[in-house]
Amino acid sequence: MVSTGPETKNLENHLNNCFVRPCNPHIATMKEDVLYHFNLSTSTHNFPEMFGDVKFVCVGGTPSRMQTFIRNLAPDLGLSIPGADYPNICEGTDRYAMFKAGPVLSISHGMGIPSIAIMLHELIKLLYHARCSGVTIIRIGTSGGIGLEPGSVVITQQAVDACFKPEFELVVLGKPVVRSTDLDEQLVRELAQCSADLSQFPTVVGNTMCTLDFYEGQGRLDGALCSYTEKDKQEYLQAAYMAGIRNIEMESLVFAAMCRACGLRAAVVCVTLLDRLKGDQISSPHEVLDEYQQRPQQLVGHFIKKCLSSSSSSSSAGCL
Ligand code: R2B
Ligand code: URA
Repeated sequence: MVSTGPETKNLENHLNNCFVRPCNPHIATMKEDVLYHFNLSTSTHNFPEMFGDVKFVCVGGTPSRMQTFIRNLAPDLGLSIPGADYPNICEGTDRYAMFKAGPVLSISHGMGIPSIAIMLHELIKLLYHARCSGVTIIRIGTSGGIGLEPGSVVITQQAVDACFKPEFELVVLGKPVVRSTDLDEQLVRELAQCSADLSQFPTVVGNTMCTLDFYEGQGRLDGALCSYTEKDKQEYLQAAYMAGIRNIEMESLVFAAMCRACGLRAAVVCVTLLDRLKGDQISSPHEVLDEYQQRPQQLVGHFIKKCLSSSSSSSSAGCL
């Protein structure tokens, strides 16, 4: 069963007053909160001062990609300081890296559901302790496409699991807890419009399948283990295509579920590195892959600039 209750209330809260709230009554009673994997603590850092102005959070797999994102975006927002770089706020730990320019926070999350989930628990608490409101969070990443030209960008309509279900299941205290993975439809439309504004690369809105593994979990034939045929693989990917799935990655399910439960407006924007109907290996030259990886950053960078320049409008910038 998909849980609703306090989580649906949290989304309503967000729409009403736009504050980020963990879906956990214990947090408000804690004297100190140590965000261990960020190397930050409420007793040694002033969260409202450091992060209170955050309105956009971008998350992606690697530290270098997330630093590049901030380095490229800051001058466009008129926020760069000549000669200054963007230090890693999580210095002292190499679990995650975090960079900030004005209202934009950029954080790496590593690979897979467990890694991004740990990061999101601490990020959501950070935004809560900082008393942030009206925050939009976007995952910018890479993926394998289904039936798309490599380099296409997919804006996720719905994150689904490997059985094509729009649900994230986690075993909590020995029992399965199932959460909805619905994403913000208005945000999807705004991002699609941004890609149309840019008109620089093909972009589609489609479902994204999130798996627990890159090889067998995504039906690859080139892993260390494989117990199926090319025909089995093609049938699975064709069935995925018929279910509206246009790309496969490894984080969107828990990202969508946690953000929804805690009142964060969330989206997933991933570039496809290959067409999985045509192969499994990612063998394009590095320059080509590097250029592909910049596409979600360009789209989301444009979105942020647009929101900030029209902060009086009533949609995405309504809570600024
Ligand atoms: C996309 O790329 C990574 C695997 O190579 C994984 O983090 C993902 O979602
Ligand atoms: N990331 C994935 O998870 N799968 C791919 O095929 C490519 C990138």
